[in-house]
Amino acid sequence: MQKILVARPIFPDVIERLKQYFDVDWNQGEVMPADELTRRLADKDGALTAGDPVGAAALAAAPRLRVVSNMAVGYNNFDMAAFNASNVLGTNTPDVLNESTADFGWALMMAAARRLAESEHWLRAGKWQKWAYDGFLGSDLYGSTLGVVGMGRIGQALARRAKGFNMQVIYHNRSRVALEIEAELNAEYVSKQDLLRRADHVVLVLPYTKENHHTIGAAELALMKPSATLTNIARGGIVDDAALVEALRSKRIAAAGLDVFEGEPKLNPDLLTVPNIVLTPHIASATEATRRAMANLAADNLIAALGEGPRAGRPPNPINPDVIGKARS
Ligand code: 8YV
Repeated sequence: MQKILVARPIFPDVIERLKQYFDVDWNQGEVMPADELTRRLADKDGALTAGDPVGAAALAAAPRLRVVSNMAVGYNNFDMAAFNASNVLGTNTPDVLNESTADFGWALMMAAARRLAESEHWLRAGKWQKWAYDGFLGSDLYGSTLGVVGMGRIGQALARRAKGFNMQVIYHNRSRVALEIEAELNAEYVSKQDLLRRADHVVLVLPYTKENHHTIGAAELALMKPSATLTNIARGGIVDDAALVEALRSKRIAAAGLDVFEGEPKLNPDLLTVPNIVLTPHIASATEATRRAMANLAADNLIAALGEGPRAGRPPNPINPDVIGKARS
């Protein structure tokens, strides 16, 4: 039997599925430090990760390893140059999380715009004595301009929901999306600068790459309207969190919603001192149905990539399909 490592606690029934095909080493404890991950990968043929960094050193120490299946659509935890150089396949879990993640983007954006978290903390603290005409004034979503940075599958799902709010949709992306999609979403392609100047609500849905590091920093925040909100459901590091704290403190922008953070699960402690922000612990895809679908898709990818099951040799979501069938190097 081939050997696999499941690097994180996941649904036990998915582990049972994997056990039908593999000898499974399952980490049910804390997140493994890099050296432990490397050590436990050393004798494995495949692995299932969820955001765990896998780079050249781990691959070199695991000569039998042929596939690493990430239970996430984002795979910035994989050093893909090292995967390609070693002929190791990486897989991810796109699509199954689009709608849950788009829903959550709206939840955060609405919470930021209408000061949901801030007012709830105030109420819980026993501070509510009387109605006030100017209590927790926020900004409208209905009829406003939505700016989507990153018009991939999740960005499109998010933009599609804007119709019911009668919003104007503007977007920025590496490249323009197909005209039919623009027409369906009634979305206008604009430069990043124009988007930041014009949008009432900016949502970030782009993948993390070196080039996207601090896509939103002090200079970009300075372009935004003072009444605008910023929501990040993409990756930590896309926003310069220190610059965002400064912009929120000085009311350079009105509010923010963050589900992802630089260096998470540790946060820039200053974020916790700013009232006009909603903070959630990377849960945009976290519905029961979606997390189950992601875990099962990650298992499907692993089973197929290791030549087992009904799709043997044809994993549904290869990131670097060119390495399929090539010998490990
Ligand atoms: C994952 C995510 O739950 O899919 C992604 O890229 O950010 C989340 O849905 C998280 O990355 C853990 O793997």
